[in-house]
Amino acid sequence: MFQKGLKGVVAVQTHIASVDGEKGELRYRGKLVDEVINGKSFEETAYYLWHGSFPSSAELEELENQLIRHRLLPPHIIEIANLLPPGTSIMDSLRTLVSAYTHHAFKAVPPAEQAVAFTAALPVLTAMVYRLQNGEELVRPRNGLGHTANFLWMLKGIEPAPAQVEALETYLKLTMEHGMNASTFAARVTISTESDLPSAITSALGTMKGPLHGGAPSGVIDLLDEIEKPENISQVIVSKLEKGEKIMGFGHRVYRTEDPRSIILREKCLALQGKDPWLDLAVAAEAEIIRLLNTHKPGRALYTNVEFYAAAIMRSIDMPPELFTPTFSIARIVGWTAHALEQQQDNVIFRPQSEYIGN
Ligand code: COZ
Repeated sequence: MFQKGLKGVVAVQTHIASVDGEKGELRYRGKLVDEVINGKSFEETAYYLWHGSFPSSAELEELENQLIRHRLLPPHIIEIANLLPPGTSIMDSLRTLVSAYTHHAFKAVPPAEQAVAFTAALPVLTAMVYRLQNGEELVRPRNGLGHTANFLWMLKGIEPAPAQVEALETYLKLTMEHGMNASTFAARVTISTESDLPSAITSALGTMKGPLHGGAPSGVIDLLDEIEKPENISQVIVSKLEKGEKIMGFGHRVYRTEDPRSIILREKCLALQGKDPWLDLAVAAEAEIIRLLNTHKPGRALYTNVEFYAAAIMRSIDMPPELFTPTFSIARIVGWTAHALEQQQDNVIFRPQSEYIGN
């Protein structure tokens, strides 16, 4: 029977993660997300999602060697990047460049290593496109830096402060995987036709670009910039709600209580309180927005989602808004590829029905 947006429909059975919207719980491979990521690196968390257990030291070393190998981009990819017209959005550039990873170049790479390869390449592609668009020299990855630190190094050309790496890495680990969100679903549908990983990631990137999915942090920045001061919160929010606009950073298709990821990110931001007026505004605005949403949209169970404090973290590490969705993609590519590999292992092509309701 018809469910608009497949709301509430179980389209996939998976071993990778579970999202309990009522309890507000996210579990990676059965374990609560904060238990998984605490004290673990991006690399260890990614391995855990791909394989269901943490790597031994030898497995971690092999993973790190694969990441290093695949940070070296194929020459034709760099040539295409240089041909992209100025002003091309970074998400458009990533979608274009990933689709140029012609499958024949990857045929020799086993599927599990292809997942690592794209996870390695996406930060390099993002930094390359960003610096090309800004007329800056490209910065090569450094083998001594971890995955998250390397991304900041390649973006800015300066070694990032440990606090910045830690804040960003927490966000990346929290947003690696989230069940059957639109971009992950797009990746699984693409793989289900026995297409290939470059195509599945291209589908996912195109889906992630949408403001209702990956674009929210930029929307949160615009919202808080529009609010500007705590005394403006109510007037700005009520005016949007009365125009039927959605408040970016709030609401979630699954969570009917607080998003566990925003709880963890809020704690990070609270630790920085008083150090950044913008963060202070975000904390003040959140409480008032929740109150106004409950008043104007009673019963919709609208709470802060991960993107609200993600925007605050990005802003606190001087990440420009055009890099928010690409950075989200640098995390979620782990989930996309984990689900693509799982789909390949027990595949049935997705082919739902449609109901003709007259022209
Ligand atoms: N602000 C204001 N109203 C919202 C809202 C928001 N962020 N999210 C949902 N609503 C309202 C809708 O207007 C709708 O109200 P009516 O019943 O009066 O029509 C109701 O809640 C249900 O809306 P919808 O079916 O869209 O809810 P759903 O749970 O499917 O929406 C998403 C989930 C995330 C798309 C949410 O609506 C949204 O757009 N949030 C803003 C974008 C964002 O932060 N995305 C990142 C998600 S991690």
